[in-house]
Amino acid sequence: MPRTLLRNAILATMQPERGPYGLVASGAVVIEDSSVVWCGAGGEIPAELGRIEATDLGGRLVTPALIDCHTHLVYSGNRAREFELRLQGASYEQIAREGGGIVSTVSATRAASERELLAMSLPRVDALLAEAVSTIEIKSGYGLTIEDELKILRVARRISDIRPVRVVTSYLAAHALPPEFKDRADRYLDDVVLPGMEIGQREGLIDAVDGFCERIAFSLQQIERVFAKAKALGLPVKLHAEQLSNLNGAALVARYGGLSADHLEYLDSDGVAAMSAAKTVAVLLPGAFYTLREKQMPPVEQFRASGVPIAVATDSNPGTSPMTSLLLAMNMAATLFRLTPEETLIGTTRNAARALGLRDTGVIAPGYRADLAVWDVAHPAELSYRIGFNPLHQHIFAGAFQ
Ligand code: DI6
Ligand code: FE
Repeated sequence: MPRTLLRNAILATMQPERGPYGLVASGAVVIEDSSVVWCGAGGEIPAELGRIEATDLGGRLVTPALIDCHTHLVYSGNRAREFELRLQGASYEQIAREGGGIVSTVSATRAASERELLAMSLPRVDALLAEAVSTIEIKSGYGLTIEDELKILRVARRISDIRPVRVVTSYLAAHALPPEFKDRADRYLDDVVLPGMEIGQREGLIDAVDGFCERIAFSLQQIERVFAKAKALGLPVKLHAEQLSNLNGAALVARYGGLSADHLEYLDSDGVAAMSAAKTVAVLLPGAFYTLREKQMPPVEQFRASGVPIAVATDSNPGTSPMTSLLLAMNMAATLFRLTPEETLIGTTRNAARALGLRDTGVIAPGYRADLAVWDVAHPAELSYRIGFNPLHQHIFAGAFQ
């Protein structure tokens, strides 16, 4: 088995039992094949593992490669015009009600072929890869017909064939009501969302099921129908919940033992308690908060007090978060939501893995995948401190230098 020894590095292992960031000051990592087999202080490398040529990392910082656990990055077109309208005073909800917003991206995405969609999505993927993002969650939700939803998921799967990245898919047909089903949301569930889920699952295209629970999208009762179907198919659930108002979506996710509830600006203390009891991950999306100039903060202090794990993601999408930098999301989470730099890094590594139900990544430890980032910085707080600067030195994906 090919073996690699990395030495002379500061390790942010993110192992909770090793203290802040799981730091190891003068550390080394041994990789065999695509996995970490040993990590710790450089002076303690077991003799039988250390007898190979080492790569000297020059005292740089090594972290787990980053994980973007909430994106909508497969879509066509853009919404720069809507951006202009919003700057002239129109609200996101107004634009959505007038047929703009999500629905305009749907028209463009339906019109695109699989090849075109892939070509348009790759630059966004590559922007994330340049920051050593090793795992990306990608949602459907801009097709809103069975065929177009599956097309998006096939493109998402294809991305992991042609780039060094792991893709986790979410089926988000319950994202918006397409115009052809106006005032017939339950009919849309019957004709598209539920049967599409069954086909997508059969074709191996769906890792989890998502929804948008909001006045401008789907009600709690409708989301519950989606979740019941997911449960019957053995698929985990997650939800866009409490982004613009409080409809008790997070508590529904908790009731279904779901992976995560995402956004959560309007979550109340009952919702926090439900998430805490179910160990649902709170995925915070500061890019959408920033773009919509939200004033209502997610209840970060309550998450901390009740032990709700916090993750951070880009929400990369053309409407509310046209962002393709996870480092920037970390900076925004710190500055806008008052997360500590350590919480932002936990949120894009260990807790992001958890939000995706992955147990083999997000931490540097024996048995975990060797998805690592080598940064030209001296301390992990520098990763969320800078704005729009990428200090990546080297990306290691599944044990291979990229
Ligand atoms: N919440 C969001 O912030 C995005 N989707 C969602 O459910 C917005 C999607 C868009 O505006 O295109
Ligand atoms: Fe989203």
